[in-house]
Amino acid sequence: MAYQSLQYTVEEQVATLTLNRPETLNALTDELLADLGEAVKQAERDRDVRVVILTGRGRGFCSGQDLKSFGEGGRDIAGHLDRYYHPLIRRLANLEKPTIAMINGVAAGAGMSLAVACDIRIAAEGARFSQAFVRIGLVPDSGSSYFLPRLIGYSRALEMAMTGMMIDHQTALEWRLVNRVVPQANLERVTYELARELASGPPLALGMIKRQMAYGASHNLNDSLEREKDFQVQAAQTEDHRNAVEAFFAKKPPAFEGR
Ligand code: T3D
Repeated sequence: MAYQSLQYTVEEQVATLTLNRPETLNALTDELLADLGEAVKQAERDRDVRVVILTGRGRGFCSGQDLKSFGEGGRDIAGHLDRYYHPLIRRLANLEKPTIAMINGVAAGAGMSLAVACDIRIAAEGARFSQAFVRIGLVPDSGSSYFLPRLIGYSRALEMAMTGMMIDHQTALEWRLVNRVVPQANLERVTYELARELASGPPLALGMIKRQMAYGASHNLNDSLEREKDFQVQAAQTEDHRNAVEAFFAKKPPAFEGR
């Protein structure tokens, strides 16, 4: 698949999707959104891909919707969200493979929405975050109103959304918006170490863990216990589980095949 505004690479079962419009801090055009949608689909279909990393080229992670598009009169925003953003965010969130946002720089507006829709966020020192929507008279979209309060709490999410305030990497870590902050020079190493660790894990169980946690975050205890039971029954029937128990007694590391 040839992409115009995105680089797609796969190495050691880790797909890296790099937004590639550095001159605009990777602002999202229709072309880039279409590329990103296709790339997530490709990573989803490719059985060799076990982990997906989303990052940006240059000094920005993603500056959100390309503001040039707002100059074009008569925009169908509902149609645009339905066509590009919503399928993309759903696909990322529902992808049964771990996703990591490798946040190399500023993440603003829908760029921040992309980061929070990923499972894990590793940020470089110097990364910044803004719910920039309000600064141009808009409201959060692309999943920010869903993911952000769950990550940092209602009050902080509301403050970010209402002010568009820019928070730095330290605040992002303190607020648990990101899992880790590392020096820029270590960003790739740390991210790929984690990605390889996840890629060597049991793919079917990892997919279920992702669904299970998402379910648990918005259901009550009884429903969550039932859901855990369903998933545990499925996990216990996998070859990966049987082999891992054998490997444990043989004092060998488990090799997970995704079966
Ligand atoms: O219909 C729909 O799709 C609705 C969906 C809406 C979703 C949204 O995402 S709305 C929010 C859109 N994003 C923004 O409002 C953020 C705009 N950008 C900024 O506020 C700042 O650029 C940043 C805070 C992100 C970074 O600031 P700074 O000082 O580090 O960089 P800069 O100088 O402002 O930007 C560098 C270049 O990127 C600059 O171009 P130039 O002057 O060097 O030619 C700037 O114009 C360009 N750029 C940055 N963000 C965007 C952009 N160009 C187009 N669209 C952008 N979003």
